[in-house]
Amino acid sequence: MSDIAANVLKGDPRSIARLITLAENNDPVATEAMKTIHEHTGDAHVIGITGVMGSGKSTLIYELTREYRKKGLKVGIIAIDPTSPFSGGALLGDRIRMMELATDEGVFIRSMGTRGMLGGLTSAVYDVVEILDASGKDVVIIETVGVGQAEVDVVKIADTTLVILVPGLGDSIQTIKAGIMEIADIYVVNKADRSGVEQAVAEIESLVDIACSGKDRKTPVLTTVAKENKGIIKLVDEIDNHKNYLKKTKMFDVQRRKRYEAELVEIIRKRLMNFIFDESTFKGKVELLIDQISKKEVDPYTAAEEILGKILK
Ligand SMILES: Nc1nc2c(ncn2[C@@H]2O[C@H](COP(=O)(O)OP(=O)(O)OP(=O)(O)O)[C@@H](O)[C@H]2O)c(=O)[nH]1
Ligand SMILES: [Mg+2]
Repeated sequence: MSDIAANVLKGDPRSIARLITLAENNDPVATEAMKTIHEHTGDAHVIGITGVMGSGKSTLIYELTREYRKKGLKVGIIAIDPTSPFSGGALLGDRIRMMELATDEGVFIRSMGTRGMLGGLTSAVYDVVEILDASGKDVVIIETVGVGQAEVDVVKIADTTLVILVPGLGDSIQTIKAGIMEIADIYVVNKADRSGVEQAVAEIESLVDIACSGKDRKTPVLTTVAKENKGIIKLVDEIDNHKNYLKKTKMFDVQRRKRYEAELVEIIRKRLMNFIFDESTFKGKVELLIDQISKKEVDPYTAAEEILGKILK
């Protein structure tokens, strides 16, 4: 076993950070380490947190993490394309709180960009989940902003998905109508210190009633004031309840299979794309075919078949 893999398994933060960077850069050293650590994964509860910008996701993650730490659990946090407070743009107070987590040995925080992704999450996110899991984190929390494909993909990775909403007529309904309804395992109406909470909860609950009618589990709708650490213990309980529900109904393994399927597809997609578009042998051929398509000498389907034919041979 490579040193880096062995040190990741021991939970060494510097090795974890280094392996993540290598994985993001598609370094062959990372690939080898990923192969060895896989058998040591599967124990972490992966929690996806999505919701509109500024709804308080990071603040909630901070409070959840503190709660998990009180229980002695180790926590990994992945912030995907964050605007705050893991990166710039955040208010000073928020950043200071996150810094406090960063100095805790039982917490590992990593920010990742979505740039350069062909829609959806990069395979590096799957790697980071595996790495944090293998490093002994009991809980891995992934934060995504609720716009685009990333949070739909996060559902494929997460065992439990939280959708964060805030009071304010229309907001919640819009988010739900945008397709987030199906992905929530738990709804959280954060900023419950603001007016309009009861209405927001009632709106979401009536939608949940319709969506969950006839199902054996009704998606809970919780309220929190993350900034004041209110409602967090109840939220931790509901997250646990969901995990127990998944285990009891064997949905846990189904969900995990979905993650591995998405991961496998992503690795193959990436390898294939690299092979076709980066390998020097194919590069010239691809360029030539694009020229020919432009000149109507060949159509795109025939061109694609020609490239694929070369690979499948
Ligand atoms: N009033 C109120 N403000 C809150 C609450 N929770 C968080 N905030 C504030 O809302 C702002 C945004 O909080 P974040 O935790 O950065 O929200 P986020 O969803 O992570 O934001 P992005 O990552 O930029 O999408 C910060 O100024 C928080 O202090 C709350 O319960 N009530
Ligand atoms: Mg945030």
